[in-house]
Amino acid sequence: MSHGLTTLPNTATVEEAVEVILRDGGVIIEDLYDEATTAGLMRDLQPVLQQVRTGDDEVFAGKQTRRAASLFTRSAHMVDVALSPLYLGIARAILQKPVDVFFGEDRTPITPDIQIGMTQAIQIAPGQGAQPIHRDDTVYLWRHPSYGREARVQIMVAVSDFTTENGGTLVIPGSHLWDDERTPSVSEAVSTEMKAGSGLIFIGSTYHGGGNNSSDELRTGVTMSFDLAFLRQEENHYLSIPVDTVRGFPTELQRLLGWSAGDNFMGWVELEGQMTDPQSLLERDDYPSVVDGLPVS
Ligand SMILES: O=C(O)CCC(=O)C(=O)O
Ligand SMILES: [Fe+2]
Repeated sequence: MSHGLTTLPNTATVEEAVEVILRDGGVIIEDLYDEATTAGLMRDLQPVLQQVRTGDDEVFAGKQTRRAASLFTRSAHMVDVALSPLYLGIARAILQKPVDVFFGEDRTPITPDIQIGMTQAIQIAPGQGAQPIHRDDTVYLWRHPSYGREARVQIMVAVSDFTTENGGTLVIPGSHLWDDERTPSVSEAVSTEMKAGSGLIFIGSTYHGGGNNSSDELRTGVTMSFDLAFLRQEENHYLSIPVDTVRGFPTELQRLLGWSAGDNFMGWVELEGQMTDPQSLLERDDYPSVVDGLPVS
């Protein structure tokens, strides 16, 4: 495909953005986040990135790249990143496709939930070569063509400006439609060029990778994903986010972090013989002792 990625203004509707994503595999939304959010992310995450070691392997993690995860414990601004009406709306529109099932003779549509699969700040330093082009839905061993059934809607938020020179994410437009036999070539990729505060939103089927940083500046991005909630989370939020931190989040975010059992009963906790929605546990003063205290004999 010859064209690059389409950039839409932050006034675009969910429908307009979804149309571009389903055509190209991704879209850039200009000024998706305000200055306070990106400056806040940088302020909160830069000290963390300075402390973590660079990647252990040159192939994927990058020896000139620093990564830090568990971002909901590290920056309060992540709440705004995740609850952006446009990003969340796009993810819901693409992922939440109802399926029809039988309960007895009743045929009922069930809509799958979505959840946050992973979070990561990625800082690419000068000298880092391009990452191998890949699909992020590889974590789920998703197969292609996906017949419109996507597992993931990812965002890469530009915390610093992204340029071709500083390693702006490489994306192969149209590659979400390729089968699993076709080899991706970096020569088919285009660089994501966007100002700090803009976001690249792309689906799990789209071939992409971190770019080569030939500049003399750091490229800093924050990425996270909304994924089908019946898949295992890529990052283990239950272990990496303390329950008390989760309790302080808006209900919608608690659910998106996996503290939820949707219409297909995924993730319930037994309480007094009932399959209980875990989100309701967060509101109880006696949690977690209520779960510790389950009768065992
Ligand atoms: O840093 C980037 O631009 C992309 C990184 C990426 O795709 C990954 O680590 O899976
Ligand atoms: Fe990736």
